[in-house]
Order: sequence, then structure tokens, then C-alpha cells
Amino acid sequence: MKLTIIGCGQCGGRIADEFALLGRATRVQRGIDAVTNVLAVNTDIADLSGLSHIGSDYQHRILIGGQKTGGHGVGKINEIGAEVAREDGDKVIEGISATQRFFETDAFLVIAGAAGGTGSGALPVLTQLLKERYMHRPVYNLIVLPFKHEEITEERSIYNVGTCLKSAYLVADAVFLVDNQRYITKNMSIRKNLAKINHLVVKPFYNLLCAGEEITSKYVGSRVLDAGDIIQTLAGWTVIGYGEVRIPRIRLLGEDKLHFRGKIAETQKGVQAMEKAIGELSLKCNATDARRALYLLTAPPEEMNMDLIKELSAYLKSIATEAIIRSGDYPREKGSLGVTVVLSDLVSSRKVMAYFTKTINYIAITKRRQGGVEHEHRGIEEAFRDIPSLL
Ligand SMILES: Nc1nc2c(ncn2[C@@H]2O[C@H](COP(=O)(O)OP(=O)(O)OP(=O)(O)O)[C@@H](O)[C@H]2O)c(=O)[nH]1
Ligand SMILES: [Mg+2]
Repeated sequence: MKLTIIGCGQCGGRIADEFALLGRATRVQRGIDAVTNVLAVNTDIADLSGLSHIGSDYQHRILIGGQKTGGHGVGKINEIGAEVAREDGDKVIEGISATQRFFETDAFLVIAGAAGGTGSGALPVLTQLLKERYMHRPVYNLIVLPFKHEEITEERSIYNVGTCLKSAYLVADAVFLVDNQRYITKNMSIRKNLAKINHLVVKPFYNLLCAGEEITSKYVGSRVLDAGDIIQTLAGWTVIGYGEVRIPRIRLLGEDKLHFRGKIAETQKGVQAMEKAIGELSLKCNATDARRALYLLTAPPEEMNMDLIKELSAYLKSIATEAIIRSGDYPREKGSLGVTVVLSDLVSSRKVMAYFTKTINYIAITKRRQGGVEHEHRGIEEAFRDIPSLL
């Protein structure tokens, strides 16, 4: 699957930068073009300057709202982020169509941190613009949820998250949710933490994007997971994870691959990798809430076998009981066995619902402070309706 990536705001831009690096890696390591184009969109000149891998020309690093913000960001007010994205959206469309390889793109991925101003506001607006402009290509979102401490110290964050999530859900074909808090490493500087998180967020996409683009016959799986399978799987709230286990490159003398113990060990490794992938999903969720799911097994060709695939399918079905499951094998890795898992079309997410409730409370408190009427307690559906949309 080939993606055009658009990173909005600082968080989105940095993760998009990591996707640019991934695109380079797939090209150099595997001769595959999985990332057709990467753009960063921001109201902040300094943020755009801080990127490393995205092209440095004006069609790849796009400044929006320059006149309104003076190139210094929107200071967390995501309505302004939305407004300037609406005004300068044509710059993004120009940037996208400037690349000759655009026609190869299967889908868009628009990325932002939900708690900021620029990305949080621009993401749904640009998603809507892309959907109107390129009707036959799905537009996905990847939304980063804030660290716990940000919610406590920066009240406005909650409101930004609530309005961004609602608006994205209304327009995007699917929304990947990423919880910053889940990836945090204690005693590590914030800068290093963010760099590590960005790497971990993008890593699960590596094999997933490559699998359907392989042209070397020995690396083409017996059941290829291609763009069609991925597009059919992605809908609504979505999470992704990747797990890997090492396997010895050289079998010890006398170790027989056909021996039943060897076979059991292989299957166990597969399940171990899948357990890891599920343990490391981008947001903690209930697998039974997923209506669609997929997994991709990447392993050395000699380790691939029917039993392993059957076992993995059975394992995923046992936890994602309500999901239609798609799967594929990708005989690529050396010395390791990796499993990518996507759970999609989640009917509920405790974290998302909590944000909606907290946003409603925030609105009520703000109104009360301004002398308005306090909202009484409401159901989640009413809450969803009461959250302002950025569109
Ligand atoms: N994972 C990750 N999260 C980040 C990164 N940078 C910022 N964030 C998170 O993103 C949120 C803030 O959004 P930013 O992207 O900084 O804000 P912005 O879109 O640039 O908007 P303004 O600066 O307000 O104009 C916070 O929750 C941060 O923790 C990053 O590089 N990686
Ligand atoms: Mg910023």
C-alpha cells in the first residue's frame, strides 16, 4: 500500500518526518516505494525548520496562516488552526499535486496531536478537503492523545482533544488512535521520549505497507495482504501494534525442523509475537469491541507454514470475537518473526468516551465562569452532539 502523508502541527510534522524516514528505508532496504509523498503543514516557521527528512522546499513544508499568526503558531486555539487550514488549504492541494508520483497513492494519512492548536484544528479540515478533492482515495487520520500531565496542567488540551476527535470521526475513513502515555519511558528526557514514541508509532506500518508492494517473487506471500485488504479493514476508531520475537538464524546441528518439538516451538513464537503486538497496541482497548481486524505475519520463508497461520488466526479470533479477520503472510525477515495487528471499527473506546465527557464538563465550567447556565449530566450520545465541530 502506498500512502501520501500529511503531518499537521509540530507533533504531526515530526511523525510525518518519521514516515519520510520509513519511506527511505523501504526504498533502500527493499526497493519498495511505500510512501509516495510526505508533507508538513504548520503555522509555525520554527517547527517546520526543525524537521529533518521531509523535503525542505515550500511545497513539502507548507506554512499556513502566515499573516494571521506571524509564523508563530496558534497558541493552542484549535479553532484558529481550523480556520487557517480552511483559508490556506489550496497550498496543501498544490503541494500534493506537485509530485508526479501522486497517481500511485492508494490513500492519505493525515497526522496530528489532538491537544495542540494547529494540528488539532487543521487535521479535520484538511481531511474534509482531501475527501472532497480526491473522492476515490480513502483519507485516514492518525491522532496522538496527550500525556496525562498535560491534561492536568493545560485545561484547554481536553477541549482540543474532544473537538478534534469528534470532527475527525465525522470526516475520516478511519482514525488511528495513539496514546502518548502508553509509550512513556520514565527517567528519559521529554525530547528523547518523543523521538522514541514517534519511532514506535511508525514502526508497525513498515511491513504492513511493504507486503502488498513486493515484486521479488521469493518475497511474495502465499496470501498477500494488499492495499485492498487494508482498505476493507480500516473504519472508524482504529488501533495498531507490532510484536517481534527473535529466532536463531542458524539451526544447531541435529536440530530437525520437522521434529514435532521444533514445530511446536515455531507456533509458540508466532503466538508470542502476536501477544506482544496486542500488548503494544497504540491505545489500550477491548479487542471484543473490534468489528474488523487484520494481522500480517512476517517471517523467514522457511519458518512460514500453515499451522502457524492457522494458530494465529485462531488466537486473534479468540480475543477479537466479533471481528471479520483478514490476514496475510510476508516471507521477508531474517532472524525474527514479526506480527502486525490492526483492530478497527471499534464500537467503543473508553478513552475516547472519557474525552467527550471531560470536554462537556470543560464547556460547562467555562460557561459557568462566564456566567452562563451549567449543563446537567447527559448521556454520551447527547455529549457527542454537544461538542462543537471544527468543520
Ligand atoms: N508523540 C508525539 N507527541 C508530540 C510531539 N510533539 C508534540 N506532541 C504532543 O502533541 C500535543 C501538542 O501538539 P503540538 O503538535 O505541539 O501543537 P501544534 O499542532 O503545533 O499547535 P500549536 O503549537 O498550538 O500551534 C501534546 O499532547 C504533545 O505531547 C511529538 O513529536 N511526538
Ligand atoms: Mg506548534
